[in-house]
Amino acid sequence: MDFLPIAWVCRAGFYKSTVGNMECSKCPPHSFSHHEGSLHCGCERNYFRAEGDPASMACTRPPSAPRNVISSINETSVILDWSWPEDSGGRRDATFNVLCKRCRGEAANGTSGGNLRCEPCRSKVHFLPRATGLHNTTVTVGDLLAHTNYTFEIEALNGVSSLAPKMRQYAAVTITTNQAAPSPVTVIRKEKTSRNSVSLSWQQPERPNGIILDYEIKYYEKEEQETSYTILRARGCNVTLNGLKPSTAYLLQIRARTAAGYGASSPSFQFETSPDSAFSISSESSQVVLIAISSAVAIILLTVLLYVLIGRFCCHSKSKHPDEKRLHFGNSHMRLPGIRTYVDPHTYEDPSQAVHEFAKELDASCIAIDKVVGAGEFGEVCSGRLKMPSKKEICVAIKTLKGGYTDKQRRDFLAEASIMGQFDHPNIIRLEGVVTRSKPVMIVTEYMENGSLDSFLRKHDAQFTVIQLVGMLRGIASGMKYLSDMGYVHRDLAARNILVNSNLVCKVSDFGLSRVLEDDPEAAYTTRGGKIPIRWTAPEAIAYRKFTSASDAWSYGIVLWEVMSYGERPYWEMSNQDVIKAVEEGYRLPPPMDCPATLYQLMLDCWQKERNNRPKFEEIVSILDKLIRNPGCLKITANTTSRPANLLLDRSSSEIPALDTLGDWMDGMRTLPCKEAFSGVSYSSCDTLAKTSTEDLKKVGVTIVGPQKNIVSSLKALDSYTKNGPVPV
Ligand code: L87
Repeated sequence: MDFLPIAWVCRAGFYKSTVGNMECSKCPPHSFSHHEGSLHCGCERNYFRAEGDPASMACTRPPSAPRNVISSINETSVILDWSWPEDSGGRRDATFNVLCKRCRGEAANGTSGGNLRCEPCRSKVHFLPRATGLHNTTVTVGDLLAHTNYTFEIEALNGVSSLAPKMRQYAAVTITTNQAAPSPVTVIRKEKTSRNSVSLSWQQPERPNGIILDYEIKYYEKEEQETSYTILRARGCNVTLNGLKPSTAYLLQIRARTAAGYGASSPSFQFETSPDSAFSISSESSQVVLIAISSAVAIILLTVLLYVLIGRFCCHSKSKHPDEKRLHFGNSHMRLPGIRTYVDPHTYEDPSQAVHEFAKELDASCIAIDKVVGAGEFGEVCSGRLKMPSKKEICVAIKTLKGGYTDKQRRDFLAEASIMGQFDHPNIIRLEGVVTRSKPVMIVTEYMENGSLDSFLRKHDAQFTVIQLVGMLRGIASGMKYLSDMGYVHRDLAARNILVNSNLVCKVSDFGLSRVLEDDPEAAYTTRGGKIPIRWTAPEAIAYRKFTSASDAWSYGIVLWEVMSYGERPYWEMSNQDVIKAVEEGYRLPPPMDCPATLYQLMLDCWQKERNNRPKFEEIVSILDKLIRNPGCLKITANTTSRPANLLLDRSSSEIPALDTLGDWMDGMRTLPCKEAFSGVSYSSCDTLAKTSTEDLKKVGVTIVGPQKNIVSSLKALDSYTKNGPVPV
């Protein structure tokens, strides 16, 4: 027995905390007593006794490090999870502290810090439930910065850790946060209010998580409860809302956008517009105002009623005219069997139904507007980006309908989308969708990097090869063939309505029904009241509105001329009246400088007075294809020394044979080898023709290249023509 009954003194390895006739106790684990009569046992090296630990308790040590740390990142927050330390140090009071460090250097998600330079995290970083004294093995860390490396050190502590600072052990995990949207705007201020407008400013979100590209401001009348709202975008932190109703409460929300997308919306901010002064004056005068307003409303209603009645009557009488009735449908007998026919959206009783049949409704939040690239009659044209869920972001063009529009304007605006949505062809601009459920109403199309063909060519005067130009023309003709097969008559085919992408692919654009009347600055009123782009329009369409695919072919000839002259204005500064008169009398535009004879012939063919003699788009495509495959046919230019430069050509003049078909003209020019190009025979002899001497060609009335782009002399010639009548050429 270890018991010493006589001395009452404990031997080594035993202790007795109080002096007296008591038993000695064995030193608890990890403690010892070297001397006899110890009142307590000391702890072994690296073992400790915390304050409050009873003498009978074993000495303990700090725990080992936590194990198996797992991080799961969600944008700018992370959940950390770990296992209990393998060695608790002999205690049961373990807690955990999480230390956050922001690190720069190599980013590697893992359990070691790697080659990183770190600093303590900002105080804004948020821990749930807290950062220190955690009793459980998990914590959520929020409000981190996006795209940032962090290292978390998770330390296990117990009651003796403070006694052994050098023995502390921790596990580390390094993470990189993801791209995150900005935090919400929280501070909005009203700067100025009037009856119809309000100016607001706000503070940048606390955590932008990137560079703020813009803010989206959504507002609506409080009464309407978000059934109809307006969306604006602002680059800075302020905006003025116009066109508001007086004395009306509005609710507004703002959200910021970065490359990561939109952040959450701000809480609703309420403001009221000032009262309408007309109603805040004395009741007597307000009565007068009321009477005045009601009479004005009555007059307007009456006018609208009259207008509708007259409109009905006109339409009714119009529809009796078979030509007029088919205006937009082209020659039905020309349409190819098996090809879907275009449906006029106006045949729908409810045109908004048509738009949703043919166009996809886009959520405005998927669209980011970058800049204004043009202006239309209805509003601006912008470039931007469209990001559909689980689709790649694409560049888009956006037509907007500016505020204050009538129901009819909205219908006409969206009719274009209903029409475009029916087409699917590489040379027709592709509709991505429409925004009709929020304001502004938008039409979204693919983006064409080089903009309109006319300005594009002007910018790159003489910079393309003829083959490149013919390639563009081929695309336009192919798009037009598709439209005519669909039974759609464009009516406003012009280089300004062709768009060019980064690969020089040309696409026909600008659809719609009232567009010819309203959207084209070139359109002029005819004597019959129609609004028509005179210089591009076939005589029968000007004279009696006979718009068909054949009149589109005339316009195509004008586009051909525009392209070959790098965006020159057809008939230069001649007045519309003079153009109509000259064309009616048989005059035609002269060949543009350096224009291949074959292409000029194609123009003249498109400008045949008899519309049935004009080439069909299918034929135009096939002619251009042959020219591309046999570039020798493009080497002879149409300029002749025997004619004054740039004067309108009188095609009835005896010096040029009366040309009714392309073949006749070729015969007239005695350029037989290329004639074959147009009759479908292979014509390898074109290159031979190209090698024919200049002298030989002069004999047949053809010169190769002659600088003669002299608008002044042509204007003089035209001037003298309009004063003195046709000049023999
Ligand atoms: O550079 C441009 N790229 N511009 C100037 C555009 C584009 C384009 O993709 N202008 C338009 N683009 N519009 C409107 C005028 C067309 C002659 C369109 C695309 C367009 C839209 C947005 C809707 C319906 C029809 C055309």
